[in-house]
Amino acid sequence: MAERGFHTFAEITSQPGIWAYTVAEFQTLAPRLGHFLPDLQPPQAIFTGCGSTYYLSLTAAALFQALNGVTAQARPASELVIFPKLVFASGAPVLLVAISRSGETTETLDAVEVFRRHVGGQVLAITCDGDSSLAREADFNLTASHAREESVAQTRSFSSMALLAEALAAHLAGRDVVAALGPLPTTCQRLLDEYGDLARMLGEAADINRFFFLGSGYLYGMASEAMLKMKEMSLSYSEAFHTLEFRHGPMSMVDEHTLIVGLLAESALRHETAVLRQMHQAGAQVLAISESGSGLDGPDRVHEVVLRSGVPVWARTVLYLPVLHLLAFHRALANGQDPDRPAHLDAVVMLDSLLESP
Ligand code: F1P
Repeated sequence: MAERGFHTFAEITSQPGIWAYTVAEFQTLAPRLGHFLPDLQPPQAIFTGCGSTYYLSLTAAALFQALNGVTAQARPASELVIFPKLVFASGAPVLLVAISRSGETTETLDAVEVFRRHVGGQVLAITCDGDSSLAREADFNLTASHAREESVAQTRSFSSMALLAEALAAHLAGRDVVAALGPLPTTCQRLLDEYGDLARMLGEAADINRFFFLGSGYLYGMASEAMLKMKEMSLSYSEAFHTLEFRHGPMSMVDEHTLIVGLLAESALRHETAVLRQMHQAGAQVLAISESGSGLDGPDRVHEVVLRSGVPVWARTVLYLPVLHLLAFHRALANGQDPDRPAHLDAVVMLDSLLESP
């Protein structure tokens, strides 16, 4: 029998190489995207998925709207299925971007079916399996085929599909995708090397018993995914909030056994570091992840991850994750869990269809 977390550790640490393959895979598909969406005609885009891939949709929609000036929103696939009128407001054309590692999650397939029946428009899939039901059903696929995983919890699959979402938004906006994403594998490797010990130290810290992941803007989806990794792998108390929302109630949970992880955006640094400073004063340990340093370092119980990516803001969202994957991995081992096989979870949620026959 493999040692606990054998697959998960391999999947986390293989991200640099897998990202390089994923960017290359995108390059081969990119020329066909131009025909698929000639002038980015749909004035609206909806991104959907379940669990991790819903959180990925949050970041992907934000990037898509910011780079292309197209209204883009993210909704869990189940909401499209159960409450379609709350999602599809008008008869205007919509691009549906459906994201799923497996391409077999029932709610995501049902959401595509609802979209076909009631809305119409193009469906673009982002997945790790180009032969899956979702890939077959979509009008266009972006596939991170090298990123498939043995483990239940998504790590390299999530970050690779996030790279494809970044690349999609940037390519359609006429940005130089390869110049921006090309350096990421090297930066990812440096982050894993430089901050692996810090992730282990905090993951194993017996005096920490609750984790809060805070992010705003593009990074709220990433904070949510980091929260889910901690929950799934290690069964720890773990929640995510928009950074400034944390003061509006959740901060009452902070004490000296709390780790606050801040995924900081350069454009919001002043406001976000003020929240982290306040939580540190309330007794929490703080882990600040930022492009160039948070300016918080110095006091005891404040830890820093500095990305130093040098790439545009839209290209760097995935870089916040690998150190947080390691944090969840080490906490899982410290909690006696096997990160490869989280309790009560399956890699894919397959149900009877939620839909009535047409
Ligand atoms: C989505 C998902 C995962 C979650 C769990 C069940 O799968 O909800 O995010 O961690 O393993 O499946 P997929 O549609 O991306 O394959």
